[in-house]
This record gives sequence, C-alpha cells and structure tokens, in this order.
Amino acid sequence: MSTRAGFVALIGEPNAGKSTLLNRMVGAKVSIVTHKVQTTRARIRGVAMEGDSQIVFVDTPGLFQPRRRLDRAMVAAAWGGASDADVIVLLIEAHRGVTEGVERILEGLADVGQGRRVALAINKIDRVEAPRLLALVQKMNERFTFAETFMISAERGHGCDDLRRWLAAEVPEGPWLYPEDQIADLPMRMIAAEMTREKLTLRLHQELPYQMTVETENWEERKDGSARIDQVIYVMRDGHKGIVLGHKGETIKAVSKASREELTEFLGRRVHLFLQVKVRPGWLEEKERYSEMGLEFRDGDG
Ligand SMILES: Nc1nc2c(ncn2[C@@H]2O[C@H](COP(=O)(O)OP(=O)(O)OP(=O)(O)O)[C@@H](O)[C@H]2O)c(=O)[nH]1
Ligand SMILES: [Mg+2]
Repeated sequence: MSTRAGFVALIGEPNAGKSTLLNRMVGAKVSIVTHKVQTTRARIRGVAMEGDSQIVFVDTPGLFQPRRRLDRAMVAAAWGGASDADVIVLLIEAHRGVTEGVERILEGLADVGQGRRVALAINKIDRVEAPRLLALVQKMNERFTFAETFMISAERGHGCDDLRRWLAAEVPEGPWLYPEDQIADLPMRMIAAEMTREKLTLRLHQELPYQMTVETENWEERKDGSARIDQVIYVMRDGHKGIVLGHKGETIKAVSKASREELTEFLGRRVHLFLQVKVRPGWLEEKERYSEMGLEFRDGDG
C-alpha cells in the first residue's frame, strides 16, 4: 500500500482560529493560542497521521495590513507558507463573515492559490445559527472556487475529523516526511519561549503584547532529570518593564508559574524557569530577534 504526505497551510485573518485548529489536528498544544489578534508570529509545523497519510500542518501568522517591519515579516511568512504548501485551508470566522480582511485574502489567493487546491473552513460555527452559515457558504463560493467547504469548530472539534480525512486524501503520494511519532519540528527552546509569550499576552493589556518578545537564552539539562531554562523578555521601554514585573513582581511571578507548569507537562519532567526582563528600545529593528522568532529579516525593509 502506498503512503501519502504533504504540507497543508492554514491561513486566515488574525484570530480566525488557525492555531487552535493546528493543535486539534495534531492532538497536542504545539502552537500558542490567545483571544488577541496577531498571536502567532512565524510558521509553525505540526504533524498529524491519518491512515496512511502524514499531514504536515503549517500554522501561519494572521494576514492583515502590515505597518511595522515585524508585521511585514509576519505577513510574508504567512503567504510564504501558503505558496510552499500542497493544499491551502482558508479559515474564516462564521460570525464575522466576509470582512474586508477576508476580501483582501481572496485577492491574494487568486495568485497564490493557482495550481493548488484551496479549501474553505468556516470556523466558530458554535457562534452562529444554521441559516446564516449557509448564506455565508454560498457567498464565499461565489467569490472563489474552493475545492471543498467545511463548517467546523476548531475549539469544540465539530467537523474536524471530516476535514482531516479529506486532507489525508488530498496530499500527494510519497514517503512520510517525519518519523511517525513526531508531532512538531520547532526547536524546544522556541516552543518554550512561545509558552511564556502566551502567558504574558494573556495577562498584559492593549499594545504591550505587540511590543515584546521572548527568547530562551539558556537550556541546561540537569543530572536529576530536570531542566533549567533561562528566558529573556525584551520590552521597549522602562515603563513596560514595570508593567511586566507588576506590583511587587506579581505579574512576572504569575507568568513564570503558568509557563513553568505548562512546560513541565509538555516535557514530562521538572522545569526550573528563570525569567528576566530587558529594556531594548530597538528590538523590533534587530536582525537577531527575527531569526530567534523564525522570521526573515530583510534589509532595507524598515
Ligand atoms: N467560539 C469559538 N472560539 C474559537 C474557536 N476556535 C478558536 N476560537 C478562539 O478564537 C481565538 C483565537 O484563536 P487562535 O487559534 O489563537 O487564532 P489564530 O488564527 O491562530 O490567531 P493569530 O495567531 O493571531 O493569527 C481564541 O480565543 C480561541 O479560543 C471555535 O471553534 N469557536
Ligand atoms: Mg495563531
């Protein structure tokens, strides 16, 4: 019997539920999720098996109109993910319908979708009534030739098995690309940094999550089987540092605890996590920060 394997890019506006879907497909939390937009910053791969098919899901940053250098690098990574994939799944939110952002993505797809199968996944169906959903399916299919339309709830799992089965038949014949038991291919140090960034994003308000980044500086395996992980949180201003630390250090303590707990569960062993906050006004313009995030830094792109 022949095997199949291929890449499936999940694209859509920020907050559409791409990372939630990736985690659901893989069956583990590989990509971080928050209720805020622009959570995912780089391409994140998660591997799912379905019968004889290996589906490599590529979670991408949301597509929006970029302003800053970081935004542009994120959007470029997302379109790059789509153009490298065998199949593209466009996620839209059932309750928001065809937004301006969705219109712009459809324009982009007219180009990037050429010669590629593109499926539509209407997500968050738990938030709308059936008649509205059917009208949306029709409207979207008038705008673009989707190979198939799925109505799903990534959070609750509705429709996700159907989508996975369909994708398993869509990826090309060929040998598997990863060992059967591998679920992600992001370096552990990056997954660990992402977990801390998620906890920070959940606790910090307004613009602050967009003005910080987290890096794992050091990872030490200890003789007793535990891991010591040192991370740096880069912020842009002194005032931000104070907010991240919180009154009497309460915020950073809570973040550290939540991140450590999740890392402990993920790694299946004890974790000692040390967080440090550094003020770095120009981090958004530093090449090294981008490579740590898994993004491309293009000169003259400022
Ligand atoms: N009600 C409902 N909420 C959902 C569903 N799927 C995802 N969400 C929520 O939508 C929010 C955004 O989810 P993410 O998975 O982070 O979205 P994303 O598309 O990866 O967002 P970016 O990384 O910012 O581009 C989170 O609060 C999720 O819990 C769903 O099926 N139903
Ligand atoms: Mg995401």
